[in-house]
Amino acid sequence: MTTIEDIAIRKVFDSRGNPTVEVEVATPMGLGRCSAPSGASTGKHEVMSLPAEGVDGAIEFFRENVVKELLGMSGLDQTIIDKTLHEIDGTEDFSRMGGNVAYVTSIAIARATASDLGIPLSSYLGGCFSLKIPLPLGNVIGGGKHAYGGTSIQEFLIFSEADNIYKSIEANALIHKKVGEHLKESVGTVGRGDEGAWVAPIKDEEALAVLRESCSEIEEGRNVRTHLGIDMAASELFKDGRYEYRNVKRDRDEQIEFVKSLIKDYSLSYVEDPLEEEDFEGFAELTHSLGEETIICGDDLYTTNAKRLKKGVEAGACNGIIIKVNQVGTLTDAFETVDFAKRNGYSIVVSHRSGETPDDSLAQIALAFGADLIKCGVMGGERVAKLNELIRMGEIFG
Ligand code: 2PG
Ligand code: MG
Repeated sequence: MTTIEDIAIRKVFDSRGNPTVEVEVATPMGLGRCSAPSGASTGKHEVMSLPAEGVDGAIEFFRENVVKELLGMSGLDQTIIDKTLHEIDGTEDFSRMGGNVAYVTSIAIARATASDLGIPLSSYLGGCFSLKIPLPLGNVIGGGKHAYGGTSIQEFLIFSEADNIYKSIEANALIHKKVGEHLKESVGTVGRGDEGAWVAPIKDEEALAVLRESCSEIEEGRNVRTHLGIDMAASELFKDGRYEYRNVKRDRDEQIEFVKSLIKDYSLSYVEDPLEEEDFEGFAELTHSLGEETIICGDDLYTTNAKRLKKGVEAGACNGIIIKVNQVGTLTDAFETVDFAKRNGYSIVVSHRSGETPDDSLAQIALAFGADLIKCGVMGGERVAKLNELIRMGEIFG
């Protein structure tokens, strides 16, 4: 039962038009498929998404080394499957197989097994964790490495609490539209970045002001509570010991003060990567002073890696963590990190990458991990695929 009978890999495209890998798995009564996303502002401690030979090299390695090992295994043995992927690769950072190949294989096998058992992936992986529908967190204005000509801060985000998941998603979409209208009036020409967020030549504070105004307009007359957030992706701003914005450079202390002032002036509920990826103490200072009201979330700081998280917990660095399974490679690795984060009171934020595919596994994984938030954008087919899957799951568990 649930034996892996067939496993295939192919080259497909992501939302940037770049080639990526997709794996398809068949069990006697099940079929599972998963395609890989890719980051632009990647953390230094992520596994290698692909081997040096790129997508073609990854596919060759998979066909020669991985397929024969997995055929005949039970799909139910997820931890053994993930351990086998590590053993076949034989490196610390998946640099022979490619972390994205490990990721799609791990998830495609879980999907095939869940489909064989006739249950949603989230229930198969998460049991009773999966009964909570996470709130969608999406970026409305963007810049940094995700867009040319935009803000210095990478992402201006929102999440909305409403009666149900459909209404939360709808509020985010209405805010996105409203911000677009305001920007067109004030700036004239606006574009869209990698994740569908608006791109305009405005200052970071102006972005927060227009976002706050639009949120109040959408809240009016509706039973919705909106929250503002940012992903500073600060490692991308950090050069020669200083944080370089479009018109200003800030040293570490100035950066900490700047983050504190943004949190206070705009009542930010969520701040991701406010400092560069090695500054655990700086994160701790922010969490200590503002962590009561605000989620201080580590993305590049942790790269979904349990060892990095342990270091962060010891330092008191954060109260939230981004979970991107392809930063560590397999479901088992990510689960270990989620488990440790939960035991230490962290908010769990399961996240997309800036380059995505229409694969909707992310929604299932967010449920399986009992995430508080799912970060997956507001607009664009590859983002909406995940949001629509959440709506379907809301009908079952909401
Ligand atoms: C981030 C992500 C997703 P990337 O920094 O949080 O928004 O970007 O996938 O480029 O790392
Ligand atoms: Mg981030």
